[in-house]
Amino acid sequence: MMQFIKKNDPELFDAMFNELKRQTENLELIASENFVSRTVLEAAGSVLTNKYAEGYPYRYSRKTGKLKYKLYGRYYGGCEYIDEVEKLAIERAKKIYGADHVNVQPHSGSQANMAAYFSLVKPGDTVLSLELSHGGHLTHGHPLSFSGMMYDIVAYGVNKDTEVFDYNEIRELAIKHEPKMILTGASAYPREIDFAKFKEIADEVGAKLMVDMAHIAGLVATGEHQNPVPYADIVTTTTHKTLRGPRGGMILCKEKFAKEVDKQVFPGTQGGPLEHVIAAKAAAFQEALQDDFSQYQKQIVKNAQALATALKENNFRLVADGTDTHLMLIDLGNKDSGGPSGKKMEGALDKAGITANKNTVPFDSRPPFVASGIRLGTPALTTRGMKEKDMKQVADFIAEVFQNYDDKEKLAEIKKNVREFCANFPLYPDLLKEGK
Ligand code: DSN
Repeated sequence: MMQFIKKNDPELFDAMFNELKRQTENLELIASENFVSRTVLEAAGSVLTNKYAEGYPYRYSRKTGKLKYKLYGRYYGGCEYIDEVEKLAIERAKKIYGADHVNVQPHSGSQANMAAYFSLVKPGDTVLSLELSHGGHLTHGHPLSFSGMMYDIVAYGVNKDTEVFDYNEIRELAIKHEPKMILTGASAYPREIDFAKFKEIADEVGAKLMVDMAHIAGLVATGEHQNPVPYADIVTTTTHKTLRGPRGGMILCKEKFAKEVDKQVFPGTQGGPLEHVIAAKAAAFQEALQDDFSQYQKQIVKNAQALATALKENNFRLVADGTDTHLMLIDLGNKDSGGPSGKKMEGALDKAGITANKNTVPFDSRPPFVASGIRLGTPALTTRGMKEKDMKQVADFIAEVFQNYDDKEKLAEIKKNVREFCANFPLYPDLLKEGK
C-alpha cells in the first residue's frame, strides 16, 4: 500500500514507515485512538479523494419538505457513484443507531459540534456544558474555542466526593441559569452517562439537548452504553475512536432538525466533503453491523475493567474509582504529593514505548498542560487482540514506569520488554513487510 511513496518520495516514506513501526512496537493506550481494518484503510486511500461533491446525495422536496434520494442535490456533475457511497454510509449509520437522519460529511468532531451548535442555538445563548477539567471537550465551551467565544457557557462538573455526575446538582444549575441548550458527552469521563436523565432536566427547563458521544460511539453501537439518540435533539460523534472507523465526524438527529443540520454542515461550516473518508466511514459502519463487532466492544469494556483492577492492585488511585467504559483516569496526586505530574509521567511512558496522554483530574491543582492525571483507554489494544490477562501485564509495565520515571536506562529496558510483548499481537504485518 505504500510502494509508490517508497519509490517516489523516500523522505516522506521514511517518516510514514517510522510511524507504522511506532504504532506496531508501542502500547497504544490513548483512549481516543484505534487501528482501522485494511478495508477501511483502503477506502480512505482511494481515488474518491479526487472528487468534488458539494451538496448531498439527496434534496428536500419543495412540495413535501421530505428528503428524496432521487432529487439531485450536488453542485458538480459526475457524482453518481459518490452518491451511492455517501448513501451507503448514511443508511448504515441510521441502522446502527436508530437515528431519523444522519449527516456523514463533518470532517471532524469539532466541525460536527460547530454545525450542531449552529443548528440548535444562537450566538449569545446560554449553554450548560461539561467543564473541560472534569472531562469535557474544548468545543464544549472553552474560551479559546468557537463555543466559548460565541456562547454564554455555564459549566457543570462532577461531584467532589464521588467524582461522578450528580444529576440533582446539574438540575439545580439548569433551573438557575435557564440554558437554551444542555450539552453532555465527554472526552475523559470514565462512568456511564445517563442521557435519559439529561433529557428529563432539559425538558424541565425547556432546553434543547445535544450529546457528543464521540468517545463511546462504538460502545453505543452495540449496546454496551446507553444510546443517546432517542433522547437528544442532536448527537455528534467522531468515527475513529471506539467505533474504529476513519478519522472524521458525523451528526445524527431527529427528523425535525435534518434540514437545518445539513444546511449548517454545508454551506454553513464546510465546503466539499471528503468522499474518500466517507467511503471509509461506510466500510467501518458495515463492520460495526457484524456480530463480531459486538464481541469486540464487550472485550474493550472487559479489558478496561481488568486494566483498572490491575492498576488499583498496583496502588494507583483511579478517578471515580474505576470505569464502566473504555477509559480510566489515573490520579497521580496533587502538586505537593512529591510524585510525577501528568506531563512528566506521559514523557516517561513515552520513553518506555507506552503511549498515553496527560489529563486533568477533577479539581486538579495543576494547569491543563501539566495536569495531575493520565488517561488510558483499551480500544486500540483490544483491536490488537489483547485480553484481560494481557491488561495485567500492561498495568505492571505502567507501574514499573511510575517507579522509575526519572531513570532513563530503566525506561529504555522497559521499552525493550514492551516491544517484545507487542510482537505477540501483530498489527498490519503485510504493510510492515512491504516497507522493509
Ligand atoms: N482529542 C480527543 C480525545 O483525545 O479525546 C477529543 O477530541
